Amino acid sequence: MPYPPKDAAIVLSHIIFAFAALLLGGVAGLLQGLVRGGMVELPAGIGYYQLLTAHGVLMALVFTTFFIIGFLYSGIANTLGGKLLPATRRFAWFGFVLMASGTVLGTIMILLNKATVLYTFYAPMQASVLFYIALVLLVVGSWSSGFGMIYQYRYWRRKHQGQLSPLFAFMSIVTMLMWLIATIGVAATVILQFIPWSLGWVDTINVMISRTLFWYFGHPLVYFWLLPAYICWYVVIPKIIGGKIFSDALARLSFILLLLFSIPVGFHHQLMEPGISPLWKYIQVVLTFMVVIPSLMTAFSLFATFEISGREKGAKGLFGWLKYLPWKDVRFFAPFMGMLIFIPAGAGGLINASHQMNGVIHNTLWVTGHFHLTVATSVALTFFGITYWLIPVITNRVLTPAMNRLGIIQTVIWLVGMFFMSGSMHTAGLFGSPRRTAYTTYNDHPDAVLWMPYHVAMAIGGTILFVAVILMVYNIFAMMRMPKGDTPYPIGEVSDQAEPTPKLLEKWWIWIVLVVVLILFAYTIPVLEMLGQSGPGSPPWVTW
Ligand code: HAS
Repeated sequence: MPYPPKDAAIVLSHIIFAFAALLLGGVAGLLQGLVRGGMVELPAGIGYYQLLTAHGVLMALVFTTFFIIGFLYSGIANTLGGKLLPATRRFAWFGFVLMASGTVLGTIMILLNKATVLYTFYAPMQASVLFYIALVLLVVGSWSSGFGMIYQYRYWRRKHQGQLSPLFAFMSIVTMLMWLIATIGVAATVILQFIPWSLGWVDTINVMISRTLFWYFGHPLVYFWLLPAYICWYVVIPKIIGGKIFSDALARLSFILLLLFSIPVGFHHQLMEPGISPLWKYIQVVLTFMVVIPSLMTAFSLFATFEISGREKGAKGLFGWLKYLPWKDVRFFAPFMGMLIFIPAGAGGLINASHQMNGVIHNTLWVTGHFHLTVATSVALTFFGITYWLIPVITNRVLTPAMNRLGIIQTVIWLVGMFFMSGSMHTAGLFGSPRRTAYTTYNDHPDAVLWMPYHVAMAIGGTILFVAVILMVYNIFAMMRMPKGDTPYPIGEVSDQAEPTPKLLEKWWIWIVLVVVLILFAYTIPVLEMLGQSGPGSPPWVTW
């Protein structure tokens, strides 16, 4: 059956916008890698930190958000009635236009060197007010998209009283709910603090409050990237490997736990900052270890899916099932490599979250290495894997063997590039090399000289990754020229042996109340303390 053209336009616009951001962000990444490795010098008029801001904003905020919204809309349409409702489409387009306008405005401000504040836009560095307005447009646009999905979901539930919603839709709603609650933090700091301050209505900004509100949002932001990848791992991958979803209840529970525990943990990004009492840092670190549990449940569930499916096909021995996985299918290979890398990537996260070890790695290249494994490998490779079937589905085409091969080559190039880049980042970080620093040898200090070969390896890795970005963008356009045909949307079925799913998991009000309670518990006293002790605040700084 042809994919509804109006829905295809929505999904495709988001995906193409996402990959345009990936390409631009990739150019910035390539250049900054070469600069940091001491291999090129930038022409006058372009600064290292300007590139770093463009790279972070376009990759971490724009590529991810557009891709995620496009992907979730595709699954919502598919599982909740076969097409988007007219009102949902209006929400989606309105969101798209706002987000796209915000992206264009924000990128222009960065290119004009009026917003070289990096993607975390930490106060007291001050960008042009237009940069903050661009952020508002991006966030409000994403809210509209979230409301659209919730609208369609509620409509479906009204028409299917007493039925459990499809797993994909349930997981999309958790993802967007988490996003809506988390972005309240960033909206609050931008609207109440940064905009009045950058317009000169107030002279100073409370730095601690702004950073705290940022990380209230910043940590769930990383789960906003991860959850759609988990949707693919839980719901799509079983179908692609010819297996079944191990347990619907376990999958839903892990998402609910992620919703509960991903927000009240922002202090683990601020462990080295003054002004937050050790008790509250400790409490949020405990909650951080709680949010690891659903990821361990996910690992267990995936192993179970792989093993059961392999054994049903005749696998013998402890690891015989590995042979039965479709290694030559890019739709499996790319996300699987993402899963595999998530094992060391997640272990790195546990190191970061341990207070004493955080003292060793904080603000070093180790952290940059960590997030290039998590978001730029586990998540990005999964998104690439999704793209290799999603574009054929929505353009009514079939993936050719040649394109499948190109996809596998592109994945391997990405992995090789990331091995060099992230591996060197981790190592140089342990030797103390700081993150977010342009090329310098600190007057040939012996420590800094020791870092240099790793910086060169990072640049080599970054160049290899750029080749993979180019190939990915080429593949997207090449996919649009593949032969016409019917590609079904891959949605897995739940194993017959799975226990029934408790209806409680879909009683949203319980989970929303619990989220609010946890947030209030983790943040009320420390925020009151910050307000109580806050000094005069900081005037703006333009350091570039
Ligand atoms: Fe993180 C910093 C702690 C996960 C992203 N993180 C960052 C930053 C980013 C980021 C962007 O506690 C930098 C922000 C900045 O600019 O300053 N992180 C954690 C912890 C986890 C974690 C505890 N991070 C992520 C994910 C990200 C991400 C996911 C993006 C998508 N992170 C930190 C901390 C910092 C931090 C501190 C601050 C550092 C500092 O000082 O600045 C956990 O969620 C990780 C749990 C994951 C696991 C792995 C489960 C494995 C699975 C795969 C199974 C594989 C299979 C296949 C089945 C426990 C699910 C295998 C098959 C075979 C055949 C073997």
